This record gives sequence, structure tokens and C-alpha cells, in this order.
Amino acid sequence: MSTATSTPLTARRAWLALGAHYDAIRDVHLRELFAADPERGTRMTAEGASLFLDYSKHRATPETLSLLADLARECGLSERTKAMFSGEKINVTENRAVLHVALRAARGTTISVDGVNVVPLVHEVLDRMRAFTTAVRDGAWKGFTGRQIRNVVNIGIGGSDLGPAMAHRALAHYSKRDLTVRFVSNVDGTDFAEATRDLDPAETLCIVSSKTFTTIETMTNAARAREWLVGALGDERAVSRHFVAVSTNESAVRKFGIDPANMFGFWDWVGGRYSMDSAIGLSTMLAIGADNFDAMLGGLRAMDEHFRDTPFERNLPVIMGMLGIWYADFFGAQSAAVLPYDQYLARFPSYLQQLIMESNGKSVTLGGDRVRYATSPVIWGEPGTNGQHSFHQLLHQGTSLIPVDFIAFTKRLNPSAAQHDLLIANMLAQAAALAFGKTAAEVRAEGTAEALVAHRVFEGNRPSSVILGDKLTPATLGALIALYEHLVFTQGVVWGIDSFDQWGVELGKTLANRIAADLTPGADTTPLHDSSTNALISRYRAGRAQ
Ligand code: G6Q
Repeated sequence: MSTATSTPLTARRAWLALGAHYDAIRDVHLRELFAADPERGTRMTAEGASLFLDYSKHRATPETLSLLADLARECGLSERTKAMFSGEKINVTENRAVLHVALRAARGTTISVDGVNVVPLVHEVLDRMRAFTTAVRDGAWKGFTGRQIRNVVNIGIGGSDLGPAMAHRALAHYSKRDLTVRFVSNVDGTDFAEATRDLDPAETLCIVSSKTFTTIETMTNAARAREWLVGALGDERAVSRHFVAVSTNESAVRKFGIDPANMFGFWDWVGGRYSMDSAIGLSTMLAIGADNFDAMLGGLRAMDEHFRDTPFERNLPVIMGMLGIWYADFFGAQSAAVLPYDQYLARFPSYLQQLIMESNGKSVTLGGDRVRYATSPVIWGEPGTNGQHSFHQLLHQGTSLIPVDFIAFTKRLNPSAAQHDLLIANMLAQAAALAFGKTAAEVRAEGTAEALVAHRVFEGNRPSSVILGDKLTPATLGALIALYEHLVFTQGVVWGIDSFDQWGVELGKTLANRIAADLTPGADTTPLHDSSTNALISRYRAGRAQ
């Protein structure tokens, strides 16, 4: 590890300067900041990869931004970025390179891992995905009984589900509408049952998406799918026409009964939550077609290049990532909301929950020391305007400071222009109301009874970003995804944590396997857990038996 990363974060010069600066700025209201600089609303903006960012409604001055950029520099963000892009094994706890950027590298580029250029491998898989998805979409790929494929069921969980499910919803406008695409992730049998209840197995393609091909939920659902399909079609050989796999584990795929010719591979340097644009995106490509998928890769690449090549002061992921650190570590914000004002992005907040919280929900540094500062806030959100009629109350008048990302597009994809104007008006109104609020004097001037004045005051000074794209297209979705991927990376570098492992999910998995053994019918041994778990197991066994 370089000396750039060996000074504790809280002892860094820029961190200490930010602490002093926080004391000076903590009580300054956004109303004052805007009054002091009439150009603020146009000055504190940045653009990259076709996305426009307005960060003027943040409790920050140009000095704040410059100190945050200093902190990023002191923490070696440029060096770490170079290391990531050049295939160094920056996921230290798993000794792996982190190369989701290679998934969208242009043909002809060189990015090497252990001396092997991985870009041709990426394109070889993309070419096979193109040929396969074209055959399915054109009807050339037939089911076992000769029928055309009309349904696709993606079976996967976590990183092998959330990205594709989010993208399927986000890009529905570009999708082949007569191809039904469903997602099954939960080990709860209801998920598979409800996803397939109206599907004809003879017209259904199952994609078993699992990097490891050992994940219990996915393997359980895949086995269930095989029973469902073979049961209906009456022949084991049907598997070869109705199942494909996306995985890094060829032998397990073969063992399941899927011919490796029907397997689309990826690599250990693609983390699950960073894999939606790898072969894990097969369902996305089936839905939107290979050309649209290519356009999405183009958008991801454009943001990669923006992130890699733009000075921190104008760099979208850096600005947003560092402002996140400003709120988490100096203002003590424990959560952050992402509010897309676009119905197609309904699942984007759930996708970001995994991307951000699984990456940066860590409490030890790369060196294994306990961190002495806050890392990732809780991420949550819902599409506007729905949230305005529920939890926005807390955003406006609650006791917590919750920074918000608003996301919207200037062009609409559906009728009508008037509705789109209303949607955007609402978003702008929310951002303004959060920032500027409404003073007691303003409330009184409206003739409000004195007893209600306090209730009707909006203190304001609640920060938000507005991210504005021209139109939701595969390319803008790609740019948006890479924006958050690099925001996560930026924050992880500053916090000095490994954003690419996920040891925190292991304990529950091990315990679940042990407890599952105690729940198998006939297991009559006294369970050997804590008294609460033992009692719950007994109660469950008794209830199930009745
Ligand atoms: C993501 C995580 C996790 C993973 C799932 C599915 O970064 O590692 O969410 O994607 O556990 O794993 P498999 O793809 O191996 O089934």
C-alpha cells in the first residue's frame, strides 16, 4: 500500500481543514448562500456523458468543493482510479481485479489481467449473446416442441437479479413487447409460482444467472424450473432448448445439465453488483435487442471516460461522491434518498441499495483496522411524485438531514407533454422547497393562525442534487449506472475500505444452511442454537406439522 493511503483519514490535512470549515458553515442557510451569489444556480453545475448535474442546492461553497477535491487527491483517488482501470487487484480481500469498466471497453482496447488482454474475451461473449438473442427474438431459436419462445424467466439473485430487473423496467420503452420477461430471485416458492403461473413452458426460456452457480436460492429455483418444464414437456432433452446459463462456473453448469454451448461466461473480476452489463444482462439484451444493449454499453463507457479523464472539480461521480462524504462524516447524515422523477426508473433505488450499501457498508479499512468515521449511509427511495404523498413529509419537516438525488429527463417517452411538465414542475418544487423552505414570517403573512405557525414552517436548508438527462435511452441509463458505480468507488477510496467484497453476507448463509437441516422433515434432534432460535424452530416445526 502506498504512503498516500497509510495516513489515517481523520488525520489528513484536508479532513482537518474540512472539520474547521464545517464549523464555519454548518449554520449557514442555503437562502444566504443563494442571496450572496446570484450566479450560484448556474455556476455550481457540471456535465458529463450527456448528464447534467446541478449541485447548487448543497450546503457547500466553492471552498467546500475545493477542500473535498483536496481530500480526494490526498487519498490517492487518481492513483486508485488508474489502478482500477489497469486491472490491478484492488479488491484486496479477495485478491481480484475490479474491471467492470472492461465490460464496456471498445473493441480493440487493451486491458490486461495477469498478462491477458480481457477485452477480446468480453467481445467474444457479446458476439455470442448477440447471435443468441437475435435468434430468439426472430423466432429462429425454437423450443423443444417447435414453438417460438415468447417468455423469458431470469433466475438469479442479488447482483444476478437486481441489475437486469432494474434495466428491464427502465428500458421497457425499447423492449420487444411480445416477449414477456420475468425475474425469479426469492427462495420463497411463491416467487417462481407467481412468475410462471400464466406461462406456457413450451414457449419459455429460463436463464439461470449465477456467477458461482452454487447460490442456494438460485439453484433451488433452477431445479424447480427444470421440474416444471420437463414435467410439462415430458422429456429431459427439453432442457437443452429451454435453459441457458450465465456463469463463471462451467463444470457446475454442465452438472446441472446445461450444455456449455448454451452458457455465457464472465469472469471473477466482475463483481455481482457490477455485472448488469456482462452476460448477466442477457435478459436485458433479449428484451431490448443487441443494438440497444450496445448503446447502453456506450453510455457506460462515456461515463467511464468522463470519470477517468475529468478534473475532480468538474467530475460528476467525484462531486457527488465527495458531497456524500461531506454529509455522512461531517453533518452526520445517516441516510440518503434517490428519487427518480421517471416511472421507468421505479427499481433504480433498489438497484442502488445493493450497489452502494453492499459496496460501502463496511467498518474496517483495507488494512483491517476499525474505521473511526461513518461509511455508507442507508440508501432508499421511490419514484416521484408518489413519494410526495408519503415520506416527503419527513424529508421536509423531520429531524434528520437527508440529502436527496433527484433524477429526471427533459424529454418524455409517453403522452402527454402537459403531464411531463407537471412531473418536472413537481420535482423542481420539491428541490426548491427542501432548500429554501418557508419562514415563520412568510407563514404569518399568509394569515395563518399563530397556533399553527410553527407547524407550517419549513426550515429548509435540506440539500439535494438534480441530475437531468435529455431522454431516458439505453445510453443515458448506462451513463447513470456508471455515475453511481464511480461514486461508490470514489467514496470507498476516501474511506479506505474494500468496496468490492461482501463478507457481511456470509454469516447468515452459513447459519441458514445449519438451521435448514433442523427443519428438514424427520429432523427430530434438539436444535443446538441459542434459546430464541431453538424455541422458534420448535414452534415452526409444531405449526408446520398441524
Ligand atoms: C453481489 C453479491 C451478491 C451476488 C449474489 C448472487 O455483488 O456478491 O449479491 O450477486 O449472491 O451470486 P451468484 O451470481 O454467484 O449466484
